[in-house]
Amino acid sequence: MHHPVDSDDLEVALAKTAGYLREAKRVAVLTGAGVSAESGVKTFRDEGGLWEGHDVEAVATPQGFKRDPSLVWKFYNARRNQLAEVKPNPGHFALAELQRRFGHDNFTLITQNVDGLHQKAGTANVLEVHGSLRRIRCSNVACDYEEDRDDALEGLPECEKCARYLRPAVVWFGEVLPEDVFIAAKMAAKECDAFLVVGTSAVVWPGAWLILLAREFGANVIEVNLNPTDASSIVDVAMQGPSGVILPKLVEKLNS
Ligand code: BJW
Repeated sequence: MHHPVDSDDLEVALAKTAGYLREAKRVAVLTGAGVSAESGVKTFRDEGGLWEGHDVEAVATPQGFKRDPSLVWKFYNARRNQLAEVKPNPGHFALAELQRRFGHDNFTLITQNVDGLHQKAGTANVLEVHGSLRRIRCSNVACDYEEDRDDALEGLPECEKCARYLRPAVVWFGEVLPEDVFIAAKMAAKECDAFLVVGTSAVVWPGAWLILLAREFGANVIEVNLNPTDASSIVDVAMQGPSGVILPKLVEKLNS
């Protein structure tokens, strides 16, 4: 059963979380689109989110790209163009602050986001399990061409090595996650003492599976989300509210 969190409950949850973090040597965090919502970046599955008005199959699968690459580029260019305007919010900054507190070796941030806002907020070694909007790569699996590009792209960009279409270096449905990055994410989930899950609906696999993995390997799991999610029933603490408010409060609590 979930009840809307009143401020007393939030105080209790923050104190419990601060306790877990004080006991922890290693911390890992999994973030989703919700952490960037207060920066003005749309989430996927919330009301008014990116999937509303878009056929997921058409814009976020390799088959969709094959069928209509222009449509896919239109969808991604609009989001790439927005990146120049968006800034990290207090939630991103609070996580960067936590990394400074625990040290780079003991704090791993795993993100499903492709917006680069954690890095902009100063978090190092971010594991981008779904790739990045700032990178493009060749759509030909046999070609290894890839480059960082954050300028506006016109028309259908072609690979200079093999002349096939270039595509956003993000992970679509049915595609495997970048292997090295996901191995590092799994290791962080297994080795941490506290696992924070922030702003994700926890419905997309294998990202959501990391929550189960962390739990299985003994971490205390803490969720921060506006709403209850698929993961809420299995976490040790669920805090409901905007991450841009809750995460700074958590850092404040730890410092007090
Ligand atoms: C706030 C807030 C605030 C708002 N503060 N909170 C059946 C069962 C299980 C798995 C599958 C299945 N059928 C298919 C699959 C596999 C599939 C999958 O998981 N599908 C499910 C949807 C059912 N997964 C895959 O295909 C993955 N690959 C794979 O499995 O490979 C192995 C394989 C290969 C081949 C064959 C078979 C297996 C790849 C998944 C790639 C996902 N890619 C996307 C697009 C990335 C590029 C882009 O950005 O366009 O990644 S989809 C989209 O969802 C994006 C996100 O990273 C991802 C997760 O979404 P997220 O971040 O959780 O956002 P939302 O919108 O869902 O939630 C926002 C949350 O924030 C909400 O909870 C709000 O309440 C909250 N919130 N404001 C705090 N201010």
